[in-house]
Amino acid sequence: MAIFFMRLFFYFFVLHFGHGVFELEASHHVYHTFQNLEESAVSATSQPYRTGYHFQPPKNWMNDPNGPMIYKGIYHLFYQYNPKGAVKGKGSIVWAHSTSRDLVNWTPQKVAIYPSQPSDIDGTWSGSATILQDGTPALLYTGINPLHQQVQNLALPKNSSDPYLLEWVKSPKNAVMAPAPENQINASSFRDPTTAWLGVDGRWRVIIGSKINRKGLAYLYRSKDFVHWIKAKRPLHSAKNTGMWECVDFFPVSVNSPVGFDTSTLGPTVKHVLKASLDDTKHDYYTIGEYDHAKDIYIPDEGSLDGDSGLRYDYGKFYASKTFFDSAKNRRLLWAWLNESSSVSDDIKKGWAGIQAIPRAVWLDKSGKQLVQWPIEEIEMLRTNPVHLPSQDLKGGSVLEVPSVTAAQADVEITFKLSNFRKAEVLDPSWTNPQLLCSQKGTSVRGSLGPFGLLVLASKGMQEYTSVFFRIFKGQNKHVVLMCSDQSRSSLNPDNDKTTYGTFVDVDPVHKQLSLRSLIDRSVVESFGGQGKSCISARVYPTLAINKAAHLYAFNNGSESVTITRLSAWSMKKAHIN
Ligand code: DQQ
Repeated sequence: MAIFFMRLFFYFFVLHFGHGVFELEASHHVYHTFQNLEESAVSATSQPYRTGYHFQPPKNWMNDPNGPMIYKGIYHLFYQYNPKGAVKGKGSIVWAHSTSRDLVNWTPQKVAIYPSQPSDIDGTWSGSATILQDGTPALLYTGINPLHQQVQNLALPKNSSDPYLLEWVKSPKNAVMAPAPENQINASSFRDPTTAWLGVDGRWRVIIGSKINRKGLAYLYRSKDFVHWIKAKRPLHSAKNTGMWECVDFFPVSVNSPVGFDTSTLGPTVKHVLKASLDDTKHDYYTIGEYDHAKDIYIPDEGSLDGDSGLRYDYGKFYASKTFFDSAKNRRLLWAWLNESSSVSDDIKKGWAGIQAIPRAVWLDKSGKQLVQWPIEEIEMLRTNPVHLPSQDLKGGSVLEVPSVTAAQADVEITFKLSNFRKAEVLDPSWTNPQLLCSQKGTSVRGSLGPFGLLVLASKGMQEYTSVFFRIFKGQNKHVVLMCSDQSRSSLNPDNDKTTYGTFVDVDPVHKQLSLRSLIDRSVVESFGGQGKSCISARVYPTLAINKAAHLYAFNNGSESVTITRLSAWSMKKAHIN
């Protein structure tokens, strides 16, 4: 096994660098052409940026994950899909549908929900699935009516004994929730119903994102039969100056274990998480807090901040996410849309846009102050040709190639140990914005303890690379770990968004080793720092570092040595997706 040190690393960087009655749906004549999505699939081999194991349709535009659930042992993912092309076409957006037994390999099904009624004729937007008391799954989704108002609709399976849930029937009572003069809801900001939860009073609750001027909020509705919904006087929660809340999500987490809970679970070992996708900044932020079910309000814990300064699932490109409770494995799983960073004209050329992140298990950290996320264990079934490098020191200014992996499609885990903190750079108290700090102190800016980490999707001559790394600073009374994903050199194509992303990681590097895992898949790099405490996803489009010409390296561009205590990498097989 060849281990390749390049002491000229620095040189490279410097130089290159209860359901009522339901009507039968009209036949699917309008959208039947989308029923055999795979027939018109674009050839993946001629497309270096099509992913090998991330969920995406064969062609066209995809955005939000919708209504994820497990039903009779089958996982379902619906998603916002434009059957007409690779750009977002709001009026034509439908709920496409795929099913899976393992969350890794997916079979396309026919479009589940598409515009067909006055209450959704101008678009079938995002929503969620709820498993009702009798086991029937119900979908609540936003429809756009001919007045361009956002209203909420209900659909139920035509045949609930079908585990594949191929046919959906819309409620004749649609819209089941709508803006009206008496409720003063802003008709262009009222969308994306959550999975509902059942209160101790036997009534269902659901929240819907909205805004009043600059205040973001989650309207609460209650229902006895899932058909007739009454708006509560108070929203579940609101926050000043956060703008429109899209795709809100609200769910319980356990205070003492990583197990997931059904959405209706209450009790002394339960905290709640409220997530909102901020339309203004395209960030998914969340708070952790208490759900007062008697008052039907949610109060974030002290220190759990609302808005963009709060916690995010992911500090890169990751939006419109949604969780569901996987009752087969007692875990809560998180899906999210990873948009492109390429130009619209490049998207049209490649014929598709949008992928889903690898589903992540999500649970409350022991501190109770943040969530932890980890890629579903099932994804490891795609690992092949393991490469394990022995523990070794990585001197300042050196790189180490990870040999024998298909670096364009890989899973890599690396752990660092640091022993000498004396020379750690002092953290200036004004450096409160980690993303800014990462862009000012990128890969090529030498520090003392860092940058060290991984160079992924790198070309042999380092003309292109995406770099995921840590830097350690001396804070006022503890050491501070910064995690960055630097895309500035990811592609020679000038048309891509190459924003550098960053976040702080709540790990004490003096007492704990620092781990990083990256899932690399052709045009996506999903990175998990501190065993899932901080996540950053990036979309990148190398022109040289593609297919077999992609390389993977560990690097240290600090002046101090770091020890790699573990480096394991796997080539990833292609999943069967759609
Ligand atoms: N996308 C949907 C909306 C949602 C937005 C429309 C979030 O329902 O608010 O495709 O990406």
